[in-house]
Amino acid sequence: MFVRSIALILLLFIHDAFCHNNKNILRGIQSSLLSMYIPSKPFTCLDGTISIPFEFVNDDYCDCRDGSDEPGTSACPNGQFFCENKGYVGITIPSHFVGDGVCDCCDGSDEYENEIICNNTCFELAKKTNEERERRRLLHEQGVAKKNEMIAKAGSIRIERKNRLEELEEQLKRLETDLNEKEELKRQAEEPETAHKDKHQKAWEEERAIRELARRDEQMQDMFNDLDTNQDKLVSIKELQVHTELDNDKENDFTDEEVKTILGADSVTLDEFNSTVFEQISNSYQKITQSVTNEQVSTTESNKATPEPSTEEDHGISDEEKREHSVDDDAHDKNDMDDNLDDIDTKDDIDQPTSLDHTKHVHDDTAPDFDDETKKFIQIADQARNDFKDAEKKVRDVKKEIEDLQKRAEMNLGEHDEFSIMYDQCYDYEEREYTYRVCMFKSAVQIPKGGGSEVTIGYWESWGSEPNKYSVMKYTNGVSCWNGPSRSLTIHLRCGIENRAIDVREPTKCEYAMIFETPAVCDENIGAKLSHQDTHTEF
Ligand SMILES: *[C@@H]1O[C@H](CO)[C@@H](O)[C@H](O)[C@H]1NC(C)=O
Ligand SMILES: *[C@@H]1O[C@H](CO)[C@@H](O)[C@H](O)[C@H]1NC(C)=O
Ligand SMILES: [Ca+2]
Ligand SMILES: [Ca+2]
Ligand SMILES: [Ca+2]
Ligand SMILES: [Ca+2]
Repeated sequence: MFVRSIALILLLFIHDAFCHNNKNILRGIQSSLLSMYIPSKPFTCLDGTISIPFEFVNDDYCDCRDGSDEPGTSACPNGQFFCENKGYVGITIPSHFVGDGVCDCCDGSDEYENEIICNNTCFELAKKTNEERERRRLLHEQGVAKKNEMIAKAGSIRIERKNRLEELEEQLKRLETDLNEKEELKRQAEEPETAHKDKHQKAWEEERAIRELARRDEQMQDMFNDLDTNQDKLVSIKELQVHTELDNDKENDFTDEEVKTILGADSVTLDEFNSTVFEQISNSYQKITQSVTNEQVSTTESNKATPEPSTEEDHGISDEEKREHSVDDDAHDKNDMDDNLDDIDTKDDIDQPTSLDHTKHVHDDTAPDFDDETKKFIQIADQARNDFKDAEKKVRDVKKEIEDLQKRAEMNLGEHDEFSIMYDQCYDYEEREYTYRVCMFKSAVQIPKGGGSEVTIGYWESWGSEPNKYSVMKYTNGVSCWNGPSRSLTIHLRCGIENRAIDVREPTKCEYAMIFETPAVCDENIGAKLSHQDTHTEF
């Protein structure tokens, strides 16, 4: 009995000493590999290459190519040191961190033979981790309660939508019938309107053609009389020759030959002038007015602020006048409203030499008002058109609402429709320079705070990819960056009690990233997940 007791004590002592010894030698070995390090046997490097006496393990000299004989020293450049980190989580570090003066393991085991005494922080770390876990568990628990409310609301939204859709379909049927009626009424009202307007227009065109002819005749006769200076009812070569403006070939004088080419004979009668000469010269012809005085010239000149040389006064002014009148003509054709005003303004000009005196008649070319009967039909047709337009708008509005509701119904708003209430909602994130506004499932914009136009940084594209599909939202195809791709936004969703954006960054140019908190991504199974999780995984 006594002997046995002694033996037991001795055994315990030896065991203790042996273990202590082992603890040094077996430093830095991962628990799963401990069975490979047996002090009574030679050690075989873990890559199987060579066997060495066990004393070579952790002797601060690298023997194995894979570094497996020196897990507890920094002798092998590729060695792995395992810290047990009791109370927390064991980790493997590169063995050159061993004894480098920096505490890498929370249990301080990497600095075992250094002057630095590493405090054991494993307990503290574990405590913090547990607190963090607890905080997260609580957050998710509260979030899930909110999320369930959101899911319940999604249910009532669905029912409301279904009812509204039925209502709208009914309404649409009625409105479309009404629209068809209104269209028929419009057609009926427009028939007599068109007929009356056409009649009126045709009458006006006829009258205008007659007036046009009379005007031409008047001009033609005026011109003939002007040219026929000796009033023998003939225009001769000499009479036309003074109009050098008609000379197409300015190289030489206005020769007899050239004049004759225009007249087609030595002289022409009014009829001949009418049929062969007038059209040729009417555009270039300038009436010669004897009464032009220097005073009148200078007035005209100063009005125009484009002084001509004093020689060739007549010529210069006439050109000027002609140009001005043709410009005036254009203006009048375009804008009849100004006619009266212009008549007053240009009164002086009437006395000035002009190529074609008829310019003042052009002002009468406004189509006359419709007669009262036509006006009545137009009024009726206008009313019918307005009624039709109103009916059209009503149909369009209802169709749009139906379309919107259907679009929303087809939208993937989460596994349990938990994102449903966020549809149509916009959320802002205020930054120093910009406000970022994301309108869920639609688009996101960047609004400069100092004024200036907002920039779309993306349109709703899709959810993220499995397995955490609903934790990411993608908005793409925003306004293109200068010389770059189009802008895009990725929203990373995180469990939170409220729906809110909490950060926006631009990690790569034109690719924005937002962190958004929402109960919709809170996890009902978080408790179970957290206890199975590696403490080092952050999320
Ligand atoms: C260990 O903790 C003490 C006080 O608790 C502190 O003064 C000391 O600097 C710490 N040592 C290291 C290596 O962090
Ligand atoms: C001039 O010719 C047109 C046809 O081109 C004719 O209608 C008009 O009556 C003529 N005028 C005179 C005064 O002969
Ligand atoms: Ca060694
Ligand atoms: Ca270290
Ligand atoms: Ca004559
Ligand atoms: Ca000539």
